[in-house]
Order: sequence, then C-alpha cells, then structure tokens
Amino acid sequence: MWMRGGTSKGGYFLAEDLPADREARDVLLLRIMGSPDTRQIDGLGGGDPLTSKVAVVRRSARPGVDVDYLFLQVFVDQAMVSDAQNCGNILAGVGPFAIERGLVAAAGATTDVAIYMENTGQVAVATVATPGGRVTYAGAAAIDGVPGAAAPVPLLFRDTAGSTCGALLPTGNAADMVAGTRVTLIDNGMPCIVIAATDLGVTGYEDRDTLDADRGLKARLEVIRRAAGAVMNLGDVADKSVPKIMLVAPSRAGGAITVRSFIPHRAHASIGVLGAVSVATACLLPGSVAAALAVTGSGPVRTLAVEHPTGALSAVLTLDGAGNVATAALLRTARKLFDGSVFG
Ligand code: NQM
Repeated sequence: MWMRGGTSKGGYFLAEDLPADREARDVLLLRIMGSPDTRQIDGLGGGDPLTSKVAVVRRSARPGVDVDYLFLQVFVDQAMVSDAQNCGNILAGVGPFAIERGLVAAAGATTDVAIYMENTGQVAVATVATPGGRVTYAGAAAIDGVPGAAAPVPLLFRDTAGSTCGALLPTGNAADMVAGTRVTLIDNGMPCIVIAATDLGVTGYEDRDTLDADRGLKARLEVIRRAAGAVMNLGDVADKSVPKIMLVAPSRAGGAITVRSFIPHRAHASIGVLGAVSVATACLLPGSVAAALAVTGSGPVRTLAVEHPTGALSAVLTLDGAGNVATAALLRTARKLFDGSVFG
C-alpha cells in the first residue's frame, strides 16, 4: 500500500510479503523505489528522502502491543537501505495500514493501535478514526506541510529518551564544542545535533531550496556531523542518515523556536516528528543551545510549536516531577494513496 504518513510518503508492506533475507529485501526495495538515481525515474520514489521511505509491519507477539513496525530509509542517490533511524511521519500511516490489512480490529469510532518501533525498541500509540468499524482518511485535521485536511491521527510517545544513542544527552552535557562549533547533542527519539543558525552564518529563516543550494554550509555541517556521530555512540556515521542537524533561531510566529533541519544531507521541507520532539526537549534543557533561543512557558504540560519552512509542528510535552520529558503527543494525518502490486 502506498500512503502519505504525515509529511512523508512511502510503501507500506506486510513483513511476510518481503524477502526474509535482508540483502534480497534491500535489493527489491531499491528496485521498487528506483534507487540509486536522483530522479528515481525507474521506480516509485519521488527523488526526495521524504518520499523514499518504507514501513514493514507485522502482527506483534509482544504483550500489550498490536503491531511491530520497522522503518527503512531507501537512499535516493546511493544503493543503500538503512534501518539506523526511526520515522514518526511514516509511523502515522502504520495504524491505518494495520487495520486495513486486518492485523488489528477496529474498536468503535476510534481505534488505538500500539506500535512497537523496531528501530528504537520503543512503543507509540496511534489513534485512528474508524467510524462504523472502517478506517476513514477524511476529516478536518490540517497539518503544516500537507495541503487540505484529513482525519486526525494523534501519536503518543513515551520513554523515547536515548532511543538510539543510549541516553538523552549522549555526552552527558547540555552543550559541547564539536569541530569548533557549539552544539547540543540530544536523542529524544531521534539523534540530533542542535546548532544556533547564526553560528554557521545563516539566519535560520531560509527556505529549503536556499539551504540546499548552500554547498559551503552543507560541507561544514557534514564535518560537524561526522565528528558528533562518534561522540553520540553512533560510530562512523558516513553512511548513516543519523544524526540529523537542527539549525535553530528564535520563533518568528509566536511558537517556541524556529528550526531548519538537515536529514542529514538535504534540508527538510518541514521537520521530522521525532526530530521535533528532540529539539523541543532541548528547548527545555537549561544550558542547551536551543534553550537560549526558545520561549517555553511553564507548568507540567508544555505545548511547544516548532516552526519550520512550511509552518509549525506542535509537540505537547508532559514533564515528570524531576522536570524531564515523560511523554510527547503530536498530531499527524495519513492518507491511503494506492493499494496493489509493485514489480521489483
Ligand atoms: O523525525 C525525516 C520525516 C523524517 C523523520 C528525517 C521523522 C522523525 O519527516 O520522526 O518523521 O528525519 O529523515 O519523515
């Protein structure tokens, strides 16, 4: 099934429909997407990392969990398929897909689907609109970066700290110097390097094309990324799509902060879901690069609007007694685009 999940798009497969052998699976997925090729002309990928994504879904054997979801990033211009990152946007389509394929029974006007995210070993709960026992994609929820409106798919994350790096702050510090640049290295669901945009000679309000055309900036970001990967417990990240880079600047539209993210070699058209959770969490950390620029309010429940090139993504963070982020809730939508056979 081809679906839009949040601001991403990709193929959703039942695990049993793909080769069990990893190499054979990856060869097939590269053929399906048309990689490696910047245009992906010989496949279904859209020539953009955001539209070259795959969800592999199976019924879960874990107690209290409905389905297991493995996210795979199919690189556009390299013959690579990576499971080194999660994706909270593609996650938005997993609940509807699981119900459509009969892995989960609809349970009233809405159905909660507990999803084990294999990439990071954590559980998210997606609430899917199922009036009359069927998934509906029609609705009034609008998310920035997607035209029109659709049925809401609220996502709830808990315990995402250290998903890939082993700790929320893999170096133990709220800020570090890496390759001569002040950074916050953080992982609350997505390993991220947070940098003040002005420290790299940009404003943080540029559009995607302007940032993508800035070769000097991208070269510098890659030097920082490779050095940061090593101290974030990620090893050699030359061939990995993490860590992501988050250039931050003060909000201009009444939100908490403005972000221009790189994922990691192209600028994002909006922002990743878990990337937004991680940067919002950084906003609440005293001494971090983001905290110095953010407006975060007060109280145990904070709604932080993370502004991006095409609007904003709001994360509702609940804090525990120690002031740590315990849960994150975000609104996404999804849409079934096509269901059929694809040829490898
Ligand atoms: O951070 C892009 C996206 C993502 C990932 C990326 C995502 C997340 O927008 O959870 O959603 O960071 O490569 O789909």
